Amino acid sequence: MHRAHTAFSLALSPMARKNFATWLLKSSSSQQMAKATAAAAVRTYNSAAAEPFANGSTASYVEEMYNAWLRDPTSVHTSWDAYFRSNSYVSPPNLAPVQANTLPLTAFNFGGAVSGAAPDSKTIDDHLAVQAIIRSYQIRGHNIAHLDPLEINSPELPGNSSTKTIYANFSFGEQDMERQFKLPSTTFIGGDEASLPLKEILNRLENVYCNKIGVEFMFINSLEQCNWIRKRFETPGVLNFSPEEKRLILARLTRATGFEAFLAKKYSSEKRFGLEGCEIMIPALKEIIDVSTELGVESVIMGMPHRGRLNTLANVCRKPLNQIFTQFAGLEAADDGSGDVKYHLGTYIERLNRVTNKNIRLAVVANPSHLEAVDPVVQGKTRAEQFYRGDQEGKKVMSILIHGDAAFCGQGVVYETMHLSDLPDYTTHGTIHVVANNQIGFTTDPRFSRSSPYCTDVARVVNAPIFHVNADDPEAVMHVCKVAAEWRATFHKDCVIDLVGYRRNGHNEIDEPMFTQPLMYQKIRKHKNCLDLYADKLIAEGTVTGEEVKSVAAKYENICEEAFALAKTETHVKYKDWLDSPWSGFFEGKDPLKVAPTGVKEETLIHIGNRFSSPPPNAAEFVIHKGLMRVLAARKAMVDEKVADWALGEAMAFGSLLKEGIHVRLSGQDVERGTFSHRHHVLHHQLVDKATYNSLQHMYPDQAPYSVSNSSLSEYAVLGFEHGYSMTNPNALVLWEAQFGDFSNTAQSIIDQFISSGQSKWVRQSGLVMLLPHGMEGMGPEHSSCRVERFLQMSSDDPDYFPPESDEFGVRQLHDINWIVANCSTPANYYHILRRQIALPFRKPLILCTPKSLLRHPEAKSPFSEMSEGSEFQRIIPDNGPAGDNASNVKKVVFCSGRVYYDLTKTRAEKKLESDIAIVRVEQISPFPFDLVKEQANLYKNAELVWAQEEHKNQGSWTYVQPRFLTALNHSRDISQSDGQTSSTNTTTTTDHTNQVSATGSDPNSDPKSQPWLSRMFAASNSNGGDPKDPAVTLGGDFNAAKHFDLKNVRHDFNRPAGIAAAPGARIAKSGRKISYVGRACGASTATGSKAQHIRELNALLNDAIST
Ligand SMILES: Cc1ncc(C[n+]2csc(CCOP(=O)(O)OP(=O)(O)O)c2C)c(N)n1
Ligand SMILES: [Mg+2]
Repeated sequence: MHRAHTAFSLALSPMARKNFATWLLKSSSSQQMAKATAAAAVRTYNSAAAEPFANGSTASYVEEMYNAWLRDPTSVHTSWDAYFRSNSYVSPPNLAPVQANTLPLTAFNFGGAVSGAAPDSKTIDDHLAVQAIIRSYQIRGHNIAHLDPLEINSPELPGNSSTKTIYANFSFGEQDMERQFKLPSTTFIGGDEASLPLKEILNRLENVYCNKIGVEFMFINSLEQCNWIRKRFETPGVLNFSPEEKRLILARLTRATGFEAFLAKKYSSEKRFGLEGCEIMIPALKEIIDVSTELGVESVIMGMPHRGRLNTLANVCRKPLNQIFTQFAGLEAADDGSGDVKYHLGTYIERLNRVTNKNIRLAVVANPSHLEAVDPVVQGKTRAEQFYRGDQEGKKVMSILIHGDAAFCGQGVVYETMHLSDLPDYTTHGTIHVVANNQIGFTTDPRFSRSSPYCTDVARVVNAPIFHVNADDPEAVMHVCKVAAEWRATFHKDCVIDLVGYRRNGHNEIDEPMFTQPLMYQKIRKHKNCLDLYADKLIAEGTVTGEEVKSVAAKYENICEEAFALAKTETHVKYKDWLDSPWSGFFEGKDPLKVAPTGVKEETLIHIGNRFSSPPPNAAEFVIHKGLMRVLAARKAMVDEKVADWALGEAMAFGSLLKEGIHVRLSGQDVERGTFSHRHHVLHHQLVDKATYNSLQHMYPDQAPYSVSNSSLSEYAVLGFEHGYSMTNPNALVLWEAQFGDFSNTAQSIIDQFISSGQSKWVRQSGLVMLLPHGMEGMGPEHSSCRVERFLQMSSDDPDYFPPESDEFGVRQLHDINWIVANCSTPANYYHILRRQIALPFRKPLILCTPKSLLRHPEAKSPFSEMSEGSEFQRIIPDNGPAGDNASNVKKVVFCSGRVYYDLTKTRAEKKLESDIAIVRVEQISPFPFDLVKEQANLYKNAELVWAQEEHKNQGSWTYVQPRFLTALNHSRDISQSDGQTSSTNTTTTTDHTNQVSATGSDPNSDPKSQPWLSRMFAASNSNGGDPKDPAVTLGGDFNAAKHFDLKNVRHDFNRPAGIAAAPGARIAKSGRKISYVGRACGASTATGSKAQHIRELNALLNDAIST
């Protein structure tokens, strides 16, 4: 049986009640009575015992004392003795006033008993029963409320077929209905009245809890919050609206409905994911914004899916209608942006709120198709805005998240995001969640898409009240929205509005819903829309006339027509109109190719180093762990020697940025100490809880704030959050660290949908840094690698294109790429690449493989000279030893990246091959340093070129670097490109090909590059034209089956067993030079088996690489 059902039965079982009451009276032992009352409370109120029973047991406790005193005055404390002797037993001293659910026995003299006399059993029984009824309504009323406009679905539990089930089992008859009952302090239905006839009690409860609003809140374990909610819903008259208010609702509903109707009329065959069936969401959002603005909010950040998005942009954000309509025309973009679909684009608008007459900023964050993925991004952006405004309590900036019913309960990121809601460094001080609950997800009914009664149950985990409301009752919806906004302003906690409506059309306007939901849609076809229902109601009650209703609708249609005409004159869409986070002033006046220096004065490094290695100023009182004292001492020794290890290099980067006024925020699991216990940014007093010291917050008196926060154990939500945070202000270094690099794969949607492609889709830049511990060190079977190959695969630099060489080569590449992927081998380079994030005149995400064993490697240290003025990030670190000095005699150049460099140099030294083998580190893997690789290759003219990596051959950087090496060696590649798309950041193409061709008006056959890749590919082979060696033709798609499927390309060692170094996978370049592979064979996972096997494989690699 359902758990809730069990509780319900227990609560209402007449026998249980009767026996309890009778026994209660008979019991002579007050102790027994207290116990029984407590037990009954637990049973009756179950987990929803929102009010601590201590309140109710107060009276019992006094009774108990009193009875004990009667039996033996010495058995109680002298204060009780004195008290009872004084004969003033009215209310007990030093105890809280009697509150929830339990009245002192002396209060049961109601209903006939003579005042002062002992109450009879029936009086007690009946009052307890009435209290239980009230509570039942409060707890379970929502189960039987009329929430579904279609009256099909209901979360009603089995066996509870009508409202009577809440009280029918109690032994009240018709004759009791006029009896007066005293109302407990836990209800507000009485208004100013302390008691009411039973009939009236039931009527009022019925109206409050079982009508068009279902309030779910009794699981909240705060009496104050429960009472706050009870008051907002129970107080008589709360649902009375003035005629002006009603007209406003009607006008807003008219616009919401009119907008959908207009789009349906003008673009009948276009998808728009209309809101029909839940149009009330628009007036609802406006009400939330009005009330919140009135209460002090100045900026609202919204995240929402497809449903009703255009309507929200039009009628909530007041985005100019012509800009929205232009999106339907399929026009070319006048600026950057890859033409994401209209119901995904973001917006940012500042406008006057006409109701409150206050200025307000509204942002709708651009979102991908991935439902709910935007939730944490919105929260991060909101948090950042609060941070920069100094809005510590979230009074000025708030977020609203809108959800679909199926996605809200189905997507785990909702839960992960909810769990950020109360964490000190992640809270946004209350989010209002609005569920556009159309009781369906695409073609799937709720009974097949969730196991919980409501789609909103996920919110219960954070004690958020949930307001279910029938979307066909506009006034009920407005009331709920008002309460939600006030709740947030009062308690700064999340709450949920569940707008229960329906979906008038299919999932989109082209879908046929009758295929899958025939009965539901038969009902929908007959169901009047909300606007008509409400207009009828207001006309019937005389608030408006039919003429007025028509004229408001006609007026809005005119507005739409005018905007439609204006949209027709547009020739291009502008993506800058759809930015959700404009960085005004950031790009202006900047040379887009000028990078500020990243080296700093040595004295700055020394100052930061000294601070970072010192205990707190009040060291005498602040007890630090002995091990940490050693860490600090070792740091100090490094500073004195002017060298830095990894942690110190990082601190130098952070500290110097903080000095320059750049806010730094580092977030992730256990980042404060560092997973590998190397960072130790937060020192903990060993004797005092919560006493901590963070030296990076005390580097300079006027420095920018530094925040380092251990996060919840989530990657998806936390990475999304930090991405949102990074969007807000370009002058901040925001870093997210994975505990191990591969854990980032549980945040894959954020990586794919936002970080990799955010700029090309939404013209949105982000300088977010992802720190991904990486290194095949035999630490865990399949999670040694951060899967760098995946990030590289999504890098957008073209393997076949060697950009023009110039002094700005490096920065130009960075400008053009979607993100940077690097694997640094020295603390200095780590320091520089972090600082470069801010020194760049634009922002790009940085994916950084970070080391594990190098954190303590004696050689992985950098002198201050490599970080001070004049030094900079090295995309490639050349060989600075004997090989580099005598390049023409070098037999082999081993290119590598990351920590394997140290293994290679060690082996080279052991084999005494320092003069024969050069080892060159590729620190920035993407964008690929074509120019420097070429330079190195030319330097070692006679040498064999090898790429050595510790990852498996199908992993790591090999597949990325190999073709680029060939391009670097040749300036082109002798390999045809069959997909015809140059490398791209995301899987979208700029615009749909048909549109592209017709929009430019060109002949699709005249320009091979404008043709879809498939036709281009075949056109090239069909045409028989051109020399296949001609690069232009090759680029156009010289598909040669023999070249691709010739068996001579298949390696003989195709199935080479793991553990034996793989055969070189070289393709020979035109120049005759090639790059060979040295390393592990292909593998299905990053597993390297046992530690012993790992070492065997590594040694094989080193032997292969370091041999001549
Ligand atoms: C993560 C994710 N999975 C699947 C989809 C495909 N999809 C698009 S809409 C939809 C149904 C959504 O239902 P609901 O959340 O109730 O929103 P509604 O469309 O009903 O407003 C699905 C499954 C998606 N967009 N995102
Ligand atoms: Mg739905």
